[in-house]
Amino acid sequence: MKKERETLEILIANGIDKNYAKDIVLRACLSAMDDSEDIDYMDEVRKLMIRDLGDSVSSGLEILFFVGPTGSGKTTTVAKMASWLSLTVESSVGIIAADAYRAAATEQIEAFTKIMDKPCIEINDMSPAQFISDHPGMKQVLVDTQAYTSRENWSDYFTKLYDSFQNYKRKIIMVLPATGRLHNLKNMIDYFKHNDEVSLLFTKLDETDIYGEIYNIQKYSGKPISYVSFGQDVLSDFGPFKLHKWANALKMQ
Ligand SMILES: Nc1nc2c(ncn2[C@@H]2O[C@H](COP(=O)(O)OP(=O)(O)O)[C@@H](O)[C@H]2O)c(=O)[nH]1
Ligand SMILES: [Mg+2]
Repeated sequence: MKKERETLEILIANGIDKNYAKDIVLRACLSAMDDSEDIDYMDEVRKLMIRDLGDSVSSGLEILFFVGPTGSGKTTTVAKMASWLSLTVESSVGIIAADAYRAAATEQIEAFTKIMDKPCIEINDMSPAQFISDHPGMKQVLVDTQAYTSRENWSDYFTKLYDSFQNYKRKIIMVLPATGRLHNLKNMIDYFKHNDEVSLLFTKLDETDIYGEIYNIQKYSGKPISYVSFGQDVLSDFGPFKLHKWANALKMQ
């Protein structure tokens, strides 16, 4: 205990936030326990810190947060995106299930990640930094989040989640049903107004043939449209937004 306390004090004296310092010391203790040989404790702490920063600086790792209203298709889209990224850009992808509110969401993701053989954690089980250092080489980590219901209900939850990845490049993908109405989505779109890393992803294009609301939502939010989803099949029915296809689908007469 003495050693841990001293290390904690050294880290804090170096200006490291108390909570980060505790996390580092905890992880150093765990790896010391794993190692049968007598390891240099301070050396282990240093290695962990280099690994944390090295990952965030050089790997180009992106953390993608999938946010949206209830039932918009967040969980399904995380699975689709993971499969699409693996197949098209041969990217190594990890998944974090952060929708602890709906138990089934985690099971849904876990079932998929088993088939796809992707690393996956539930956010409460492990720190994000630990997950990332345990799976070197990941290019994207996709985070399935709890549904946005109202600013009051959601803000604390999301801020905490978002901040726990502050060492990494973060992007937010707003998952919105093409069948949804701008009027009902305004509250949520306003919440992200000042974040420049937001893009829009429309789901359920197969459930409507009226695509004008996509225009309204884009104009109101000012955010780019990144991807679309057009069916329930996880291995297909997903891809980048194609402007011409959308324009051709509009009924002009
Ligand atoms: N038709 C259609 N259904 C979809 C699409 N994306 C998701 N869904 C369905 O919408 C429902 C809610 O999806 P889910 O991913 O659980 O939504 P979440 O609550 O936002 O995580 C499920 O029945 C999905 O199969 C899509 O592009 N087209
Ligand atoms: Mg879900």
